[in-house]
Amino acid sequence: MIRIAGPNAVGLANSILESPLPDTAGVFSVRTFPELFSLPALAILFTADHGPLGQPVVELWLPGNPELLHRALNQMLEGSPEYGARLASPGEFTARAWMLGRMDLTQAEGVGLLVSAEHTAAVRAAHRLLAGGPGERIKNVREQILDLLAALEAGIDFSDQEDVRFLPTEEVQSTLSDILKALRSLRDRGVPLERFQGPPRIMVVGPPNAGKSTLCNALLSGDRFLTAPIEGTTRDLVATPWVFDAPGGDLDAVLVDSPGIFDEKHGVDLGSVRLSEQASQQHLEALSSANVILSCQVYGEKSVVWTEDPRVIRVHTKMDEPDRENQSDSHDVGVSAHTGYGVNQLRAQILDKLMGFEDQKTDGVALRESHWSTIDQAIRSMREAQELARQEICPDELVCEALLLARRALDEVLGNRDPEAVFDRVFSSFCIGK
Ligand SMILES: Nc1nc2c(ncn2[C@@H]2O[C@H](COP(=O)(O)OP(=O)(O)OP(=O)(O)O)[C@@H](O)[C@H]2O)c(=O)[nH]1
Ligand SMILES: [Mg+2]
Repeated sequence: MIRIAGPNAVGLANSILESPLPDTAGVFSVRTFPELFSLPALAILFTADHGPLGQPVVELWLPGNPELLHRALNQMLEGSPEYGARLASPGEFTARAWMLGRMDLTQAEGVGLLVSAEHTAAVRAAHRLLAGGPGERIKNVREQILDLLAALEAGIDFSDQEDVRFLPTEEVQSTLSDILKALRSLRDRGVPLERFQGPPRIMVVGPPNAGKSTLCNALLSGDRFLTAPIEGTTRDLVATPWVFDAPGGDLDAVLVDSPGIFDEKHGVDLGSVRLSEQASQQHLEALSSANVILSCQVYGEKSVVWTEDPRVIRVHTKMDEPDRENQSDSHDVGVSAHTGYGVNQLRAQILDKLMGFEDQKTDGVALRESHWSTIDQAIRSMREAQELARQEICPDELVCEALLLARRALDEVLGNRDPEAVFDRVFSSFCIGK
């Protein structure tokens, strides 16, 4: 399919068609390359007021032959210089729709996620974004903040003339708590968008020497990962493809082995290994985007603080002698990479978690991790505004200042600030034609 957009889109399409397209929007059966083969094709025409770009858009659906597509493109780009056509840049169509306000940034992210989706969970997450709910909610909160700001600022401007407050304190308080409630409920359903990008990832974490790499080899029934009795054998994240025999057919996943380090959030032991700042940043990002986490600890040792993260499977490693009595807790799996004990059971649990992720029908909202941190900032600023507004003697200027910070944070998530950064971050990863 070749998508043509711009004031001359119809003329340009006509340049390779047997007879010109009509002036109305619609789907038309056409013939292409009259001088050569008169091949049948479909043309979908969006007039300026129908399409998402505020300009005519023509989609030409040609037979799927690369040679033909090149010929059509060349003819339009070079054969008709009067139209001044050029190739679109990656994500340009979506970016234009966003700049025209026909789509918010979260919907644009939905387009990107849908295009690159590799599994059903990603498609669902993309659909939720495309439907526009999350962006609408953020916009509504932003509006509420603006209204409150306007009311408070009016009170400040006229405070020296009349001894009146424009908004009763109770109303300020209740609006502030409504806004906070809306932001918190959005945050509670938040998942990092990164978790839906690419194939599902299973990450193995744990203290140095816990037997992580040996376990990875056992899980893959291979010898992919380097293992040794010395601590710190694995120095970087090592990812390798892992295909599961899942109920709906093969499920392509990735197994990620990691160096043993201390990580408070996911409960990994204080190891002797310290990573460089860059490496630990990568480690944290990998953890945040992992779909299943195998948190390993040598059986009988108490070095790990387990967390309640639903992605985590707790694995007791080096259980060379089966200990069935202590295995009553279904959250834990005991394995021995050496004898093979428990490895099949662990594989089954991983598949269960992966399928659970695939089947997720929750109303979770996927936004980039960085956007969630920005929403966290907005929540902090709103809490501060609430605290300040509670104090009798606090001037409204300070409350406004906190509200402004919250508004700025939401503007960042909506892409209202720094459009260049948005281009770099969001649209550069799209493919041409989207
Ligand atoms: N007895 C026994 N030893 C094991 C088992 N799994 C691993 N080991 C041994 O434990 C040592 C460490 O194994 P690794 O797999 O390299 O451990 P790791 O957690 O990857 O270590 P780092 O990469 O240094 O963080 C090696 O000597 C392994 O042979 C097991 O199931 N039973
Ligand atoms: Mg290792």
